[in-house]
Order: sequence, then C-alpha cells, then structure tokens
Amino acid sequence: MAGNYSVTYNVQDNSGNSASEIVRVVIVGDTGAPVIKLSGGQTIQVEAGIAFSDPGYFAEDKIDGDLTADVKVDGSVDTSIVGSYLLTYDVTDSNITCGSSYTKCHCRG
Ligand SMILES: [Ca+2]
Repeated sequence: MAGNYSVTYNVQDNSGNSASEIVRVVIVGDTGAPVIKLSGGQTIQVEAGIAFSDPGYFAEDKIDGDLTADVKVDGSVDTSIVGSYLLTYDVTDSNITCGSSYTKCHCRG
C-alpha cells in the first residue's frame, strides 16, 4: 500500500552494549499507470448497416484494482457510413496516473 514506512535497526554486542539505533524510511509510491484491456483487440471490423456494439474493456491498476467503471470512451461509430473510426479509452488512477488504449473500427460495406 502506498505510504511512508520506517524500519528500525539495532544490535547489541556480547556485553549488552547497544549500537546507536538507526531508522530507514521507505517511501512506497504509486507510479504505475492503470492498464486497459480491450475485448476484441485494437482493430475490429463491422458490417455497414448493423448497429455497432462495443465488445467491451477492462481497466486494472495495481493499487486501485478494478477501474473499469471509471473508463471514459471517446469517439463513435456510424455504421451508416463506410470508413474507419477511432475510439479512445482513458482512465486515471487515484494518483492521477493515466492509462489509455484505442480501437480502430473499420466499417465496411
Ligand atoms: Ca497506479
């Protein structure tokens, strides 16, 4: 878990004399970005005229766990027009570290 931790070191010799205690501070930070996994891969093909349905995604962070509900999807697919569309997926963890991914959707006639 992120935070500051201290570890104290000391030792005694055979006569019972103690060393000067020394403390090490260990700072555990969250520098890892969340990862977004896309069901169906980063390139998908759909038929024109058939409503587009996103095959889904999953977002996970080593500290925050499941962030799928926080993913923001940008872009849209208009299956009435043949072409390529880009959908972007972004999510931010509690440490304001971003993860992103994208899907290229090819709508063919
Ligand atoms: Ca993180």
